[in-house]
Amino acid sequence: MTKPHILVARAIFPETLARLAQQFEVEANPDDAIWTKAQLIERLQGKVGAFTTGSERVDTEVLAACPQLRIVANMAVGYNNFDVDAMTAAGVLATNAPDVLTETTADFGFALLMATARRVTESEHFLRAGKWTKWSYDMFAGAEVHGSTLGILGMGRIGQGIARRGAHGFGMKVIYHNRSRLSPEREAECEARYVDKEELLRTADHLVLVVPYSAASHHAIGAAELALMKRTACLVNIARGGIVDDAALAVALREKRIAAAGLDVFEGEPKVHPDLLTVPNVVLTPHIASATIPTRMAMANLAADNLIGFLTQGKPLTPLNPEVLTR
Ligand code: 8YV
Repeated sequence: MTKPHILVARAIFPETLARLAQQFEVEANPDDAIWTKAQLIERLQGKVGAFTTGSERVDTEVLAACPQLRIVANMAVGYNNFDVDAMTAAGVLATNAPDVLTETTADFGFALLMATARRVTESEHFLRAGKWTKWSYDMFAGAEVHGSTLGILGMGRIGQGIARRGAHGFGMKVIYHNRSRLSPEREAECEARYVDKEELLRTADHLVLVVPYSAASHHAIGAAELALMKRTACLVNIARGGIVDDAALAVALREKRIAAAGLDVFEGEPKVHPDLLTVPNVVLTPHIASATIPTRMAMANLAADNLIGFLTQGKPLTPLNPEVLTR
């Protein structure tokens, strides 16, 4: 019996590739080349499944050109690279990789908040540049984190992880805004209070963005929102590029309309808005919030398990459009 053919669109762990190769004929991408849409379509020919990361867009054009495709498994919890409605219409199952990265990503959200508020990278650059000649009482004085008010925009699993860290670990007052309010039990567990977006912006000493990207969240933080924030506030984005208007943020940082920002994601990444590269009060990291080996391994294995579960038994673990299964 011939094995189903699948495409693994980016380089991944050899162990995960080996697991997939037990079940499927696998075309991999060992050089980790970033394919154009045309190249992706070409390589998808004859494949019933695809393993993707956030960098491959699956839209109507790809779906129309690959009618044999049955499943695309994303090695990411976010899936804004998928047009899920088009996938559903085409009868293609979409899966993501939730839960396995929640705590690791929340850890990083906190790392970025701490680095931003306490000016860790800015002061390190100063030291490396040989500029540290003496101690002074206000050198790199930053913002207080413990006991301050932590605002969270987007209160899914990662947002709740950040809330728990803030409330339980740092004695922070936690406020949040989300499309839907958490249950009273969940709010109690996170010690978080629901507020409207304006109150969130005006009240937070530190604002962490954990909201999924969609047309509705595009530029959710732009010049008008930044103007509502405290001048002493720090903004952290570990969600997706495009949620913050990066050009407006660079202006706000340069003009000290907010104190600082920590960014792990960027509009049009891996390109970074040039103005963000020249302002000192921003901590910049290359989309690494989920990057620990055990977590990345768990994400890769969950994507692989979705392919194996669906293509061998019709049972994916984390489907985004389960209606496809009942057709
Ligand atoms: C991924 C992420 O590493 O899971 C997500 O949504 O943003 C990251 O954890 C990245 O998207 C590559 O797949």
